[in-house]
Amino acid sequence: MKSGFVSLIGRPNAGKSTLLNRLVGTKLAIVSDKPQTTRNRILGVRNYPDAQVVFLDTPGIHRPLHRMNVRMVDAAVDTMHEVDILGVVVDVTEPPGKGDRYVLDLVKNVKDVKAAVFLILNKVDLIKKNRLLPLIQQYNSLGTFAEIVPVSAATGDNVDRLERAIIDRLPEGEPMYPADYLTDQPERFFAAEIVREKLLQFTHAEIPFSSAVVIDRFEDAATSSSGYAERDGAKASARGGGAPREKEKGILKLYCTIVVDRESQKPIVVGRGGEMIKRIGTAAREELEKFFDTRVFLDLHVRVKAEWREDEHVLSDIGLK
Ligand SMILES: Nc1nc2c(ncn2[C@@H]2O[C@H](COP(=O)(O)OP(=O)(O)OP(=O)(O)O)[C@@H](O)[C@H]2O)c(=O)[nH]1
Ligand SMILES: [Mg+2]
Repeated sequence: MKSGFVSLIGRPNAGKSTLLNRLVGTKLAIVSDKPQTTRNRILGVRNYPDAQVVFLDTPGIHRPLHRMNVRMVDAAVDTMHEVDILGVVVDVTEPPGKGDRYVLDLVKNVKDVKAAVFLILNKVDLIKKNRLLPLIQQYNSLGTFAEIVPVSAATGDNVDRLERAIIDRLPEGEPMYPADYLTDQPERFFAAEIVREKLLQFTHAEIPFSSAVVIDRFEDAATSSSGYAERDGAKASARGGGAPREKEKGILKLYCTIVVDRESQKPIVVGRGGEMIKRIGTAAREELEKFFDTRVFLDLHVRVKAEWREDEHVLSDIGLK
């Protein structure tokens, strides 16, 4: 039996979250075409017949301009010390850029990194095969890799080869988590993230960067919301099966605030006649119902809080203390 930790790191938008979801077989991390989508370290456990692999998705590494972004980058860098394998995810549709070089230098220069470094060339579905070799040569001049694996997180192409290479490298060991354990984030984290994904999907320009979603109340009709109940719930519902949810006929009531940075952003998120917030709410509710496997009542508010990205209270609310 093998077991160990694998962190997925890289510049924003490389496809780390898409790959985490593919590897774990469940949508744990939200995905968008905007950079800096992921703000927290997200853990997902995958069990194989001969191994248990704990994957960590991380925020894209970028030059941080706010306290929030410093915390995001720290969350990614911190994982480098605790894993057996560092999967550096890059986007093959572009040549190695400043952002990729920065990540590779970090991997080289951060002390006490014992992990084997894999270069994961993602989005191969978007390029011709003959463009891979020159790209690999370019990356080989920028770092030393235990493995170089081209994949498509979107289509799943070659992901099985990546999984094999990972398992081959992991140390012998017993599983660290029970067989039905999926993640360590509480249910309300996933609830906020699902709302934020829709916000990112439907808004543009600076809104995605300067907004956050805070859960004010999470009312579960049938179960209490103690930490353990939340974790078990997230596990069972995210698996889309497993233990049946106890609150069959219940309704999950979610009261959320979308926090924006400036007064001028509020009317954009609300939209004309409330059109935008309704659109976000409808799309989010549909996905929340699937995720939690229950009916959901969703109440969304928009609040302006200047400089919230520097504010310890908000950062704590979104898990970036
Ligand atoms: N065609 C294609 N698109 C992909 C692939 N992987 C990811 N994408 C797209 O690339 C964009 C970014 O994907 P994410 O998974 O959010 O990227 P990320 O690295 O987690 O980004 P951050 O969280 O911002 O650091 C999304 O639009 C994805 O749909 C892939 O293999 N092929
Ligand atoms: Mg991400």
